[in-house]
Amino acid sequence: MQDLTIDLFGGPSPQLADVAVLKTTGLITTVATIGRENLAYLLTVSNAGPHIAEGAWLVDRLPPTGTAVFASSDQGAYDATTQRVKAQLGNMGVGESLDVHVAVTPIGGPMITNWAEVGSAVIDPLPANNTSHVVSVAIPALDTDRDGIPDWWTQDQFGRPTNALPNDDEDHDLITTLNEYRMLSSPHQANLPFRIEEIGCVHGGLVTFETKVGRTYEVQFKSNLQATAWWPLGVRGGTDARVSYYDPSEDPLRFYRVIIRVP
Ligand SMILES: [Ca+2]
Ligand SMILES: [Ca+2]
Ligand SMILES: [Ca+2]
Repeated sequence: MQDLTIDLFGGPSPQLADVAVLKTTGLITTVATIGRENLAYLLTVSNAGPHIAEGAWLVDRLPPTGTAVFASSDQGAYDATTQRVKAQLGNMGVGESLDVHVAVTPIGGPMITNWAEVGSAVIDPLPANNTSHVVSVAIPALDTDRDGIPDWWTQDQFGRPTNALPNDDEDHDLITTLNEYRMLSSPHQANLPFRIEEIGCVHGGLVTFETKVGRTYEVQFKSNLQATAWWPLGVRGGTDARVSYYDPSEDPLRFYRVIIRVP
């Protein structure tokens, strides 16, 4: 009788990580007036293990072009062409979670569906919790007297919903009340008109300006001041903070302008 020897070969067991994203479980959770507020989303990304989630990533998908929104995020970057925020979150330990904030400037409406998806470089044993979505409502602003200035701004500034006197210039700063509304500046206190605060030029251009929630800002350029056409560089959503837009071109001569878009 001979001994029978069987060799068993096997690799290491696969690395598993159950990553998940939670936006909300409800349906309609966020409502914003177009031109007045941003929609604010909190995306909580977590890893329930049992192993490290290597190369974790997050994609936040906004409605297709046409519903027209603009997003900004504290993680990763927004690509206006694909209407997505993409973020590389690195390696997430077991039990680790992190929050990503996404602000969306609604331009159209009324329903804005925002999908988030997470994943990592390792196998996910529970893919069902890798997506989460919220349906928000963007309400068009009422303009009862149709003077181009919505009721909410007239109410805020004058204590009545209508009759803002668009061509008036109460504070004598040469900015009409209609343009004060477009810039979201005070009609009662003299303001400097909206302007580019600073242009930097190290390995490209850096265009800096103040922004307001509810407005989007289109940065344009041309290389020859005599040329009639301005070319788009990109769009920024307003955040009530100063933003800088980077132009990677090293053209020796560039002229910039910023157009405020009022939804
Ligand atoms: Ca999962
Ligand atoms: Ca009005
Ligand atoms: Ca004025």
